[in-house]
Amino acid sequence: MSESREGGAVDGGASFASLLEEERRFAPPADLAANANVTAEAYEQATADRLGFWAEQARRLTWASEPTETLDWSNPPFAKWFADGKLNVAYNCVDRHVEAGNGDRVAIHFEGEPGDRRAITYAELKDEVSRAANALTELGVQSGDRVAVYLPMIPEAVISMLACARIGAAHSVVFGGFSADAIAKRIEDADAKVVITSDGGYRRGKPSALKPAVDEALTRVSVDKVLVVQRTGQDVAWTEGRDVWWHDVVAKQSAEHTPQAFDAEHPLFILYTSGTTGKPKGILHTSGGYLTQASYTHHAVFDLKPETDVYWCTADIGWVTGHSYITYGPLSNGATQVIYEGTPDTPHQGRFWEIVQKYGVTILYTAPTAIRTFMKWGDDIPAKFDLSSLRVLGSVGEPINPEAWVWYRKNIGADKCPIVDTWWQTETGAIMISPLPGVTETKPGSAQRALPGISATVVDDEAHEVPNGGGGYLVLTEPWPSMLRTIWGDDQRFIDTYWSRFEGKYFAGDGAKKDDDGDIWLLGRVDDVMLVSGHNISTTEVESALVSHPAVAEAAVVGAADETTGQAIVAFVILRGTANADDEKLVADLRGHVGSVLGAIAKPKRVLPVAELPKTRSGKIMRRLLRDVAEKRAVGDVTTLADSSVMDLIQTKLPAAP
Ligand code: 6R9
Repeated sequence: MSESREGGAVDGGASFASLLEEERRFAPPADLAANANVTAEAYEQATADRLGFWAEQARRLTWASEPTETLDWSNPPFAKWFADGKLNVAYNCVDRHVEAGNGDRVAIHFEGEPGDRRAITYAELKDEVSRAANALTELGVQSGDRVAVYLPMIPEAVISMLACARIGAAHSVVFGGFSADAIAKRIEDADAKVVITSDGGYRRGKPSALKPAVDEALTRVSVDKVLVVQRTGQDVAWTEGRDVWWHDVVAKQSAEHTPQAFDAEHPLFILYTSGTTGKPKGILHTSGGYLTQASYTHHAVFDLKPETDVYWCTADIGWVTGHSYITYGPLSNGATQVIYEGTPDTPHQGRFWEIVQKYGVTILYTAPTAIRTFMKWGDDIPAKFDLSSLRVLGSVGEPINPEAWVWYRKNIGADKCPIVDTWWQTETGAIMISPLPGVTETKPGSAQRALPGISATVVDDEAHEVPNGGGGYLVLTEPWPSMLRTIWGDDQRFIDTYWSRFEGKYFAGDGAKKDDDGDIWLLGRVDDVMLVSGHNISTTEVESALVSHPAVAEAAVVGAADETTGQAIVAFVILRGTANADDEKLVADLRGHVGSVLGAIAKPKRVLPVAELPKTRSGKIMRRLLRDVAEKRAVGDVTTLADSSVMDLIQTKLPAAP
């Protein structure tokens, strides 16, 4: 979630210069292509009949009442998909797999940070979700209500989401670790009736408390009940009459619960994204269309074979990636997946690879920020583990630098696994632009092509589609099943934010270019684009040029006000293991390197080695804060930072300006 990224209005400006050239190409492995879930034919089929294509994908789901309508776009931008259909989302994610004879299949291999393990089969998951649904009903939650979820990465997070879905209550998951203030705002905006939380969770080798933040939030807003999972056993404050333990209330319930069918457009969840100003936007997703696209994209993009694959998405459940590619996509497809509670460096920097080896993970979905961190830690760490089970690798959250992409393929994917670089947003609900692992010849750093049934392009300031080789703004030109339906309680803001910049098109807020083949390259948020001597320069391209230098592990660039050039490029870099941050020659080399890769115009004016970069909980770099530093302003709102001490670290390490 954005709590995960910044977003907002754009002022326009000239189209992007396309600076980066990337010539490397990787064909899909022959055996994967021969057995792929989805082939090139899907593009043709969807182009010939887009709505027919989605109607067919909706049949992946089990409907209590089959839809006869596909899309109602009579009142744009308010879409209705499969509106006369009825279904229960939790039934689709759990019960139907048990009914099909797969109750003994493991749904979740849970690995706690301290090393505790728990395998939950689909039959067990059905019982757990049913008990939790009965418990929520007993606590007074009804269809149409909202429930806030503030949990660590433990199975109860998924169980809680499914229990809400099962009774028709919308969940609003708040990142574990967000402040009391953030929780209070979200409870208030959605008018949540119940909060599900835990005493704490394990992070970096110790218990980290969660309930105190909920308690503090509830001094400002009120809910009827707080349902508390015991995870760490740490002491908690208790409000009698309001707080109840999960092990008291849920455990005693019957494992029988009859799922009721809800309209396809019944609200499924609200997930908040921050935006640069004002109050967070509650992105509303509904049931039938959302689940159709989450399910189809998970099947198509990851080539999931539920009988044999072991899938692992490393996202947090508080990010949309956790919603669509831990809970709804994989479980609707009957996948066996790994859920890991903790951080990648606890108790050692090989923890992820140890998990891949231990569970025989075949499909891994993670973020560029993690990949760059692994690069920084060194090739020797993954090399110690057996990663030969892997067959598909995914990336999400930010543009992936070509060098990080190539590192991922080589060091994690044995130089054979296809990488799917998946572009999408909280608002899009599911993957929109991505290679298909059995079809696409991949290009490091490009998400490449809209999925079958999705219409995306790049336009200039005047909303004209740019030719191949051109750059501008990414737009979505046709409605899609998992699109956000509105901003909770604020239809006008929904229209203004996404549908007003370009008439009749969805404005994603990302810069993009098309290469000579028409493939799409994402260039970062348009608010971050730099304007240097009249040229729009993408942060992504300059960062990728820096990361292609052997001394650099990670880079963040911003445009800082400059008297002569309008804006000047300031680069913050994290160096790889042995490089020395005080080496003036290295700094000069890095400037020269960017100049030679991208041209003189893109040469940073200043390069500042730092130990850390400010990131959101989903790993996105918060360039806005770096801009404050570069322009020597007081640093702005840091409430969505994963680690708020990072900004102090950057400022104290900062050399005096020249
Ligand atoms: C899923 C998610 C959405 C924003 C999006 C864009 C960036 C995500 C990307 C990517 C380039 C990719 N983004 N995936 N940029 N390539 N593969 O991240 O949702 O947290 O709402 O953020 O993330 O800027 O607009 P969300």
